[in-house]
Amino acid sequence: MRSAFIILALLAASAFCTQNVPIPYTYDGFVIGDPNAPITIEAFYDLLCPASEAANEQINLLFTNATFAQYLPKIKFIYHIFPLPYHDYAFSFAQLYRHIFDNYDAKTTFDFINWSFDIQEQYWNGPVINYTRNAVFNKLAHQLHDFAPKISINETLSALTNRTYDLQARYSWKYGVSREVAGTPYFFLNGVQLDGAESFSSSTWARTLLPYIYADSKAKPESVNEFKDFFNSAQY
Ligand SMILES: *[C@@H]1O[C@H](CO)[C@@H](O)[C@H](O)[C@H]1NC(C)=O
Ligand SMILES: *[C@@H]1O[C@H](CO)[C@@H](O)[C@H](O)[C@H]1NC(C)=O
Ligand SMILES: *[C@@H]1O[C@H](CO)[C@@H](O)[C@H](O)[C@H]1NC(C)=O
Ligand SMILES: *[C@@H]1O[C@H](CO)[C@@H](O)[C@H](O)[C@H]1NC(C)=O
Ligand SMILES: CC(=O)N[C@H]1CO[C@H](CO)[C@@H](O)[C@@H]1O
Repeated sequence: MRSAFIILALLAASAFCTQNVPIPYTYDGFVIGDPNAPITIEAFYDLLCPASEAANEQINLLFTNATFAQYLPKIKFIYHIFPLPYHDYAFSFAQLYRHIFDNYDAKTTFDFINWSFDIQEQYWNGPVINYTRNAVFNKLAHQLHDFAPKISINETLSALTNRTYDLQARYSWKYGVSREVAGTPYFFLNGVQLDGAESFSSSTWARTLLPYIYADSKAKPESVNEFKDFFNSAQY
């Protein structure tokens, strides 16, 4: 009886110490656009997923559409990397992505995502089935160095086995699970899953977003950015 009580007490204590979905230091993901923009689009992509690649092509078309350009200041777009377990090297790409995200500028991170989509078919399960894991990592390290010479071969090889990036990539994946992402791509508009968006063309994206963009300019109250505008305190 007493030992049962101790075990229960220990379980209760560990429940306080562990957090199934670790809280990241800042909101998960890679943001493009104005961080204060009123409209938020979130994409959950697996870098080795052909449907993610196809959907992102449409997003690229939307963001390079000259007629739509006037609305871009209203939008921020967040990439979340969500590797699927049945794509053998998806997690390795997610881990390498995290290394790039942590150590390089936004343009390099953006280019890495785009490049991964461009070369993904070489790393699908079938094409690399007869390669060892080390051989696949070597191929990836050389290929990335050819694309971005500032990223050395050794650096990629060590990033692919570095515990820090491994954990960060897991935390992003766990975050996706906490949003009930069950495949890729998944899109969220202002925090709510956008049904069907995985197969939107760029013009469907434009048509879908415009009512939200127009509504914002009427509905949103003036924002006040400083805490001191609300709280009187000696520290100000
Ligand atoms: C893998 O090896 C098997 C057995 O040698 C061969 O039949 C198959 O074609 C190879 N697959 C690829 C993608 O190279
Ligand atoms: C890369 O690693 C190899 C083996 O560990 C080492 O011999 C080589 O000097 C390293 N190259 C660079 C540029 O760091
Ligand atoms: C892994 O990456 C972290 C963060 O960049 C770095 O501090 C650490 O030294 C790396 N570990 C190894 C074994 O290279
Ligand atoms: C480009 O943007 C305009 C304006 O929102 C939209 O009407 C049009 O469908 C878009 N075209 C494509 C190909 O995205
Ligand atoms: C796969 C993919 O999205 N590729 C794009 C990478 O960027 C170039 C230039 O911006 C586009 O033309 C590709 O479609």
